[in-house]
Amino acid sequence: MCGSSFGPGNLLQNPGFESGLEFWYSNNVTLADTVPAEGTQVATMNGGVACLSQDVALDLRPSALLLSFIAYTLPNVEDPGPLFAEVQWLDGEKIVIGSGLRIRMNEGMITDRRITISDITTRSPGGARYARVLFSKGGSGDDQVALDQVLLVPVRSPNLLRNPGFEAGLSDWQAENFTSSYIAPLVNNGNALLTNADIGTLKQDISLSGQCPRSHYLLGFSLRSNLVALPVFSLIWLDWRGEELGRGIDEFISGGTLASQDNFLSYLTVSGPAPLGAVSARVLFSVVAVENAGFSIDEVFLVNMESGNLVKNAEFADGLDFWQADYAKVVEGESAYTESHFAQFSLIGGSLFQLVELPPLSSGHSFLFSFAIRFSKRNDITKPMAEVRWLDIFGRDLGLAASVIPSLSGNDPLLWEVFVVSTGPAPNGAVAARVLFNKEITVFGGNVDVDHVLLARLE
Ligand SMILES: [Ca+2]
Ligand SMILES: [Ca+2]
Ligand SMILES: [Ca+2]
Repeated sequence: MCGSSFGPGNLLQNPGFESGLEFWYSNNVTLADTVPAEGTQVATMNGGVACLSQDVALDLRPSALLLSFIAYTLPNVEDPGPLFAEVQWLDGEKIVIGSGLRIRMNEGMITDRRITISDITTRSPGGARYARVLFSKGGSGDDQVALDQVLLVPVRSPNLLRNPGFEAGLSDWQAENFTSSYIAPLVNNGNALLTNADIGTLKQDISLSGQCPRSHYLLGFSLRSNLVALPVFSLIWLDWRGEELGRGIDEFISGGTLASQDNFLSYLTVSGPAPLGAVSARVLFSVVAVENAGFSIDEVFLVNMESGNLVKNAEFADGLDFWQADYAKVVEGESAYTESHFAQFSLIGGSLFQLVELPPLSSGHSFLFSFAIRFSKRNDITKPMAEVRWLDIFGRDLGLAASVIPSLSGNDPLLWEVFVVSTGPAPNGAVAARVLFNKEITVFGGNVDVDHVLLARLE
């Protein structure tokens, strides 16, 4: 299992609906261009019942898949839903033979604040030849859900956590001051809640037996807080005695970030390699919250990854080190997406890029690309650009690996939006990549902030 295999990138065709509903089967779905999350178009699941699906061919070898998408309502639409997202396994005759993932976003969770949902399927069963991504919506009247930027990509393991969405309360987790809750979860019915306490911890230990030695791990989760809360999230390596060997992930979120978001905010982060002698890993959330704050965690996952984050100084903690900036700067602020710093483009625009070295023998392999971004000018829209390009050993351009052009509406308070995409397979001769962000002038003002840039090899 430790030999890596080639990665196809996103299995879906037309994943951002830029060529309408081509490749998708749909019922009661239309297109909108008023407020796309990315590009020019989004799929709009219209009032009442609606569904949207696409079948993709699978490799013969069983694999787990990462599903990610952006969901939101169009302006002046109240509490649509519920929205179901599902990945079904189909045999060679396209008969459904199992379900790899089924999640439900309840009424009230999908708002005009775009939310990025990511989750992991089980491993596909032996007879599976296709996977079907299926979105279905109930509701009535003129409620509408917009969907954009759908990603379905193979990952190296299923979710290694048990009870990752708190559907069985806090079983399998060790909690201090966290309680189980069935109020306002992001997904399905359960979530973990910290209330009326200033400090809480929530942790789960995972055996690394069966995982390739020195593996990296992708940790994903969603957090919500109504008042100031300071969460720290960690992945701790443990030896056979349960003693700490070091930390693969150790990051914090500033106190004000979640409170101003007014909904769940999702995070994806990749660890460094597990050290020799690590037999288990501990996922740990430690939270300091002000009195009467409600702090929720939902939808946690941990999967094996081929590489760590290839982007250096991805948090901008060391200013512009490793980055080449033209009219872009680093700002220290209470509302960073993670930790204390983020990159900023002012109204005059600018660019920011980093040359990233790929791991050896990366040709044919795909990479996960993710970042958080926001725009500060209310009642205005800007379309910054994020792209990854392949480079050869001489620094020559070998083509586009990934391109994301968000349509960002200015909000008050400022809201982070999270984009998660996959590159296609790296071409022959690709040894590096250029990760670039830029923004054009916005004549009426407004800054674009970027944080937590992630590029990591999937398989
Ligand atoms: Ca789109
Ligand atoms: Ca849940
Ligand atoms: Ca940061």
